Amino acid sequence: MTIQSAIAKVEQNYAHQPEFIQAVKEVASTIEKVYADNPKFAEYKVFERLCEPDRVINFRVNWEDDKGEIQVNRGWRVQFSNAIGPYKGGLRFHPTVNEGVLKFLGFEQIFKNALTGLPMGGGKGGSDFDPKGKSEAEIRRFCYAFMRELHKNIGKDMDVPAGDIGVGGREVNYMFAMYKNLTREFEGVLTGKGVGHGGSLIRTEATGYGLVYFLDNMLKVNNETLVGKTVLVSGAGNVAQYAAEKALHLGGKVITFSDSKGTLVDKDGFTQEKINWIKNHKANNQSLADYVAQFGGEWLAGQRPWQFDADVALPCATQNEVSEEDAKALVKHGVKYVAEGANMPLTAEAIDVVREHGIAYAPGKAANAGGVAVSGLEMSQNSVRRYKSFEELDGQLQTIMKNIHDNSKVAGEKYGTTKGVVDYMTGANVAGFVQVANALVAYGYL
Ligand code: NDP
Ligand code: 2IT
Repeated sequence: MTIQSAIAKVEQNYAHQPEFIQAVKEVASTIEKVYADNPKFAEYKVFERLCEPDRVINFRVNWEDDKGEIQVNRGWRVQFSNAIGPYKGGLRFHPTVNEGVLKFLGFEQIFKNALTGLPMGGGKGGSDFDPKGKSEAEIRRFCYAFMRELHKNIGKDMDVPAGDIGVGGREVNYMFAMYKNLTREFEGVLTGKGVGHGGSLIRTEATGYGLVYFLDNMLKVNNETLVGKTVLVSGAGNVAQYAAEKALHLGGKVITFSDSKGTLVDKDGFTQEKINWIKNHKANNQSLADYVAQFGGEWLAGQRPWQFDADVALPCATQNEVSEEDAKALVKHGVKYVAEGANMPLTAEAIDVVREHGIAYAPGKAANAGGVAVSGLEMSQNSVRRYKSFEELDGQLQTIMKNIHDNSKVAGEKYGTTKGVVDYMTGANVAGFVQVANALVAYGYL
């Protein structure tokens, strides 16, 4: 079975899961050479095996809203691969969640987690529950109800979920409470827990900070720094907020945030005070547009943030938020670096555009791996029941991001195709894939 025939099988069986097909093809397009160099990969059908999750658990979540009415949602956990460690990956609560979206996220997570150098397999889960417009009590009841089902299928050495879109510290705490209540075990079964009851310092900041640490390494390759560089950020959630904050710390000037309703531009740059205001405002589910009355700038309803002169773009909202046309706008506006905070924010066509135009492009599975990396550090802190300082964990995060950068660069130099610019996409795919593939060969066919 070749890589091509494995793709054909995925396309045939999962034609209704376009994001999953997109993620599979993106990885497949970069590993042909390393596959050919390692004949055992084909012999053991490694790629075909990795295209099919170990299992997909799918359940009903009943909960009661504030009016006493029963509501019904779907819940899933995709346990994709535990080749190199327990299944690990976030939970997403968003109305667009379906099995195909969670399979694309779980598939990406396998290679991302391998890149961290920590022993974690790949998984993802979530629900089509929409947290928008729900009261605190409704969110709590939903989280309890979700975990009432999910707890049967997870465990600290089996499958360790965390947050993603719509799931932050508050939701993780509610789910952990239900897990603890049902099982009587206080164990590291979820990461992103509150600090002081099992959580790790810097997990909240880790994805955004890690993204900018990765970017800093990309800049260093060209003897550059972030000082004085203009940065476009999309999203206004966890990843976007802390990416903007770290970019500011390193001397960058962030001029945009966005959300599902539009884009906020502040050409003076977002200061720490302004970022703090956004953190508080979004935590209360309020509109980004309110910023203009407070600090000035401009709110562009229904628009995306890729239309301004800048050096760096950090898409941190969701999948396929950067279209081919958006990518052309980035090229036109002088962007030289694109690093993905979100998972698969660039369409396949957008990736082609940025790579063809000599933009240094870091895929999410490398650039946003800081979040799951600190989750891995939370798991080990839970196991030994000792907690590390912010400074120590920040140092470890920086080291991990540098290692991911360097390993992706080296593999990109060996197997990549872009000319005059590091091929991080090929490098990250190859480096993550080879580790998992070697494990699968070692296991035989299980
Ligand atoms: P949050 O829920 O905190 O924030 C999501 C942000 O993205 C919000 O601003 C939201 O806008 C926007 N958004 C979500 N869906 C859409 C959509 N369909 N169209 C336009 N905007 C949208 O999530 P995170 O910040 O945690 O996650 C953002 C991205 O980063 C996701 O791709 C996630 O998978 C990825 N990621 C997250 C990690 C983590 O540790 N949290 C780790 C690695 C990757 P609005 O508020 O209007 O809904
Ligand atoms: O996409 C991701 O890497 C996450 N949402 C974080 C997963 C985790 O287990 O911390």
